[in-house]
Amino acid sequence: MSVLIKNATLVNADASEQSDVFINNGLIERIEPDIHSADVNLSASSPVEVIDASGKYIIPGGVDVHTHFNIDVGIAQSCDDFYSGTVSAACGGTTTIIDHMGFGPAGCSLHHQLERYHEYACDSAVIDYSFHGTIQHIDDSILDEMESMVLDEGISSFKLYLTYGFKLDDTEVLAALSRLNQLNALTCVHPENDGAIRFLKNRMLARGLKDPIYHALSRPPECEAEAVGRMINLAVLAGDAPVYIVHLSNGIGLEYIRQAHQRGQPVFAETCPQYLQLDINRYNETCSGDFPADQGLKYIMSPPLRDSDHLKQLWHGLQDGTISTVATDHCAFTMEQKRAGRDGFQYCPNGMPGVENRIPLMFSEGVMKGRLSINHFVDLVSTKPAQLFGLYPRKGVIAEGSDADLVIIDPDCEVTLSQSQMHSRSDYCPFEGMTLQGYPVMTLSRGKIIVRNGVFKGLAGDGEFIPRETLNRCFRYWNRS
Ligand code: DUC
Ligand code: ZN
Ligand code: ZN
Repeated sequence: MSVLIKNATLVNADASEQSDVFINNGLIERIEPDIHSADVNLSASSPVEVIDASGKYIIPGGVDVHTHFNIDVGIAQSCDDFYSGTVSAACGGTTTIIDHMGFGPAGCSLHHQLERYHEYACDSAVIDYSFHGTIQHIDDSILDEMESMVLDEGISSFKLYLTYGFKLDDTEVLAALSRLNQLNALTCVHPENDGAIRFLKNRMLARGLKDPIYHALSRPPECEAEAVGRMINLAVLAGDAPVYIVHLSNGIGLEYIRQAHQRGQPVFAETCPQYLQLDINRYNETCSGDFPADQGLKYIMSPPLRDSDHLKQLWHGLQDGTISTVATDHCAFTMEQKRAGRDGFQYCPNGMPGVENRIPLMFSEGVMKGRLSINHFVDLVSTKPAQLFGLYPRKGVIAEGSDADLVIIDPDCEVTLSQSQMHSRSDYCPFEGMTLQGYPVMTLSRGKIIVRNGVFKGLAGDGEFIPRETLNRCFRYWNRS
């Protein structure tokens, strides 16, 4: 498919320009003002579709570096697989995802989960994808295996957990950080203090406090912030190993990251739209009938939603560059699955949908409300994630030679979010009823139009696995200012 997009404003992280774009063989072939279709017809590999994008923005396709498709969390299996999850992503303007692989059987190798995930994604994904390695235990064979994951398999980032069943202790964390630093791979961390959560949770349950709000109160900001601070200090001990904090939800941890930056430490932070838009009061949402706390179950995830002061601090963290990326932690369940939490918040599978909402929410709440420049928005949702995770400049930028992963946003399009328009298999939208100004109206994946005015046109299996570069290559593009 060859496409000529005319009259749009092209937006990159560093600048915007008025130009035409010619796409051929899946790549961006020419960026110039005033390209005529007669000029490109000769070089085109197929008939050229001309699109007039006057009054609209073209951004590099969104890169969501935190999804969980097809995940089994022990008490439930998420309802989105690599098909419904990536269709949802595409419809919301995301053209590449990096999925955090779930835990495998105890003692399994890193390659075990990778093989499984290749099987899950290969015939299903409609957009390009990669995976983060998941470290669920540490021994010599895991430390050895990391090298081939990075060099042979193109997996240049790994996640470890400081809570949940497969949490690592400080000795194991140091071993992982040091080894991954040696390999120029990025260590991602789910930071929550396991012991503190256990103490608070047991105390609440012993008092019969089981409603969704107690999920949040058993994991207060200090539990997350302590683990963020610990991770920053351990990273120093591991020789200034680069570390990436996933789903940051609170202002105390943010301050620790800010201090680390002042010392010049390579610490990167991600937040998610839910932590910027939804506050802790959501857990007290009720519905009529016998189950007053029912609706609050929708928002049970870890870390939990915070009070409005933290939301403000996170926006500030985006504005001053302390937070580098916005991802989603998409981990979708149906209401029926979430209702397991009626018997107590501890039975509710953690997570919610969001991959389709990230770009529209950040554009409307960030750019249209004047909190972020449009270039900074592109940096947060596409460029920086691509740079940090070894996808740049193939992804994350509109440049000649880059993949033609592009999204056209119409700033005049007003949309009230509703589950009925979403493509996730979940039966609720956490942002239901929010009215957004501006919405993606077209998504191209390697030059193919896969979403047009909200209608999905792509094919299962068209998404490709993208092997990723290591950090020494990523750092060439990285600059925190
Ligand atoms: N928290 C996670 O860490 N992962 C999936 C969903 C969630 O709530
Ligand atoms: Zn997590
Ligand atoms: Zn997650």
